[in-house]
Formats: sequence, structure tokens, C-alpha cells
Amino acid sequence: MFLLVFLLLVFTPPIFGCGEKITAQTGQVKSPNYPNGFYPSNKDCIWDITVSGSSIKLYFESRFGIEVARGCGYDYVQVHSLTSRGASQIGKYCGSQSPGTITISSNHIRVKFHSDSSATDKGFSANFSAVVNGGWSDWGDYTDSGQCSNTCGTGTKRQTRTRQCDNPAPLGGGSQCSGSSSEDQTVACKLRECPVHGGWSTWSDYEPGQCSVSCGTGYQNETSSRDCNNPTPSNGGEDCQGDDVRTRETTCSMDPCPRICELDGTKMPYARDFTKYNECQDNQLVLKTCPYKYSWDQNKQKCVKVCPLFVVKSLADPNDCYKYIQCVWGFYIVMSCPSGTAYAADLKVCKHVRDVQCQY
Ligand SMILES: [Ca+2]
Repeated sequence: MFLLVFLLLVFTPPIFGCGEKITAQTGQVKSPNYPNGFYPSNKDCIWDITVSGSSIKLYFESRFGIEVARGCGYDYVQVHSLTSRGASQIGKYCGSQSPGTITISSNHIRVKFHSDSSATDKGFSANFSAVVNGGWSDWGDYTDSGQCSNTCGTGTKRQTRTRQCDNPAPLGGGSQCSGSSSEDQTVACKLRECPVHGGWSTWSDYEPGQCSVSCGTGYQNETSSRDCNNPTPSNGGEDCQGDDVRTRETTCSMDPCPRICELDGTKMPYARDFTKYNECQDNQLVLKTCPYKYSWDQNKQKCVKVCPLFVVKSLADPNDCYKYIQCVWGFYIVMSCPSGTAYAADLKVCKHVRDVQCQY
């Protein structure tokens, strides 16, 4: 109920009484008692109506009755256009025929009702309205009217802005605004960065490792590497697959090895073990062992029996002054002299160390 009253208040044009100066865009003027009874005799009502706009429309209701007379000489409703140059009559109406709709090219009019002392009638009612051509409001802000074209990375989206034909709104049959009430633009957008999967750099050159020999020719492991930086994975992208290091085996040549023995076949005693000797083979010293019960004799350049058969005697250990060799029937045992003594070869006994000239 409240809403209905509110709407009536807003949309029902104000009704003005008999004779007023009116400054309004719309309204209604009518003869006294309309539509409930006849207008009184000897009545004058003058409404000066001013609107903002270029012209005014008057809508006379079809229920119309004003005492008819030649030239509307008794009673009448009269409309003037008022300008700075003065008043000019638009029309003077009486009888039972409603004038209908009249458009006056002025924003200022005068409506006059007059009745004389004789007969009366139903009267009239006229709604007036300024004629206003519509004008656009300012554009509103752009708002998104579409989704970003790409789910990641830079894409585009559509935006729309609107305007209203309310500045001013068209009124009284004025023209609508021309042109579109909305317009679009396309702008760049990015919901998130795209994931970047890792990519390998090119392999580095092979770097030689440690050579297996310090002289001559040997082997080495060469390594080469690469990095997952072409590109580096980012924004959730995957790492590179595979190894980042590779190796290969190559030969390596160091300085020639010093010659240990000049001549193949050269034989030399082996320190600390008289049953062994060294022999030059292919420029390398090769350790060799004499047969069981034999020892190396450098002078004879061959392995000789340590102990003669069927003899029990002791011999000096050629490599260790503190030991001696006990021969027993062709076999031998390496014996140690008691602590503090050494083997005196000439006496074939262990004697105090100060009495023995030890060479080893
Ligand atoms: Ca009359």
C-alpha cells in the first residue's frame, strides 16, 4: 500500500489550482470542479507555465466541454506562447471537441480559462509536459564482460561500459539518445604465469680427470656436464629429465717413464730377501723368486743352493746382520740372534753388537 501511494505521488503529475505561476516539467491544469462537476460562472484562471526544454506539449483530455459560441466569445480556454518578443496566441478553444495534443515551440506558455455569467459545462483538463530530447550520461567505468582468453600467460578479455539516456531523460516525446548505450574494449589480462618446463643446456666440453699412470700411457675418465637452465623450470614447471653429468674413458699420455733398466735380461739382487731377484723385462723390473732352497747369487747371475747337502752349519744372512742361516741336511732355517747380539760371520756365532761390523 505504501508503495502504491509512493508511485502515485511520483508519477501522477501535480495538479495545479486555478491560476498559478508554474515552474515544472510536467503537470496538470484544469477548470474548477473538473471532472466532478461543471465549472462556475465568472471564473478566470491563468497559468503561466515555464519548463526547461525547447517546447511544451499540451494534452487535452477527450472529456471536454466549454460553452460554445462564435469565436468562443463566452467561455474558452486559450493558449499563448510567451517569448521575449511578447505573447502570441496558439489557440482558443470551446465546444465539446477536445483540442487533443498541441505542441508549442516555446518553453513558456500561458493557459487561460474564462467563463462568463451564462451557461457552464464540464470544463477541461490538460496535462503538460516539457519536450526534452534525451542526453547521455557520462560513461561508467569499464567492467569485465568476458573471461581472460588464456588460463595462463597473457591473454585478452572484453570489458564493457555503459551510459544512460538520463542526462536529461527524454520527456514529452523528445528524441531518444542516439548511439549505443554500451561499448566494449579489449584489454590484456593474465590469470597467472604459465609453468615453464626445464630444458638442458648444451653439454660442456669434456674435462680430463686424473690419469691412471704418472708416466707413460694410461687411462682417464673425462666428464662433461650440463645444467637445467635452458630454461630453468619455473611456475611449477617440470625439472629436466636425465643425467647432468656424463663420462667417457680415454687414454692419457704422460711424460715417458724413466728407464729403470737399460737392457732386457739384466738381473739384480732384491733387497731384504736373498731368495728373490729382479730382472729387466720390457724396461720394467720384474720380481722373481728362486726355487725352493735356492738363493740369488749376483756374482754367478743365477740361483744357487743355500746349503750344501749333508752339512750342518750356519751361514751369514746376506741381507740381515742380526740373523743367520742354519743349514740342516740341505734345508735351511733363518734364525734370529738373541737381543743385543749380531751374527759374526767369521766366527759363525752371535756376538755383542759392538763386536760385529754390521753392513745391514
Ligand atoms: Ca458561460
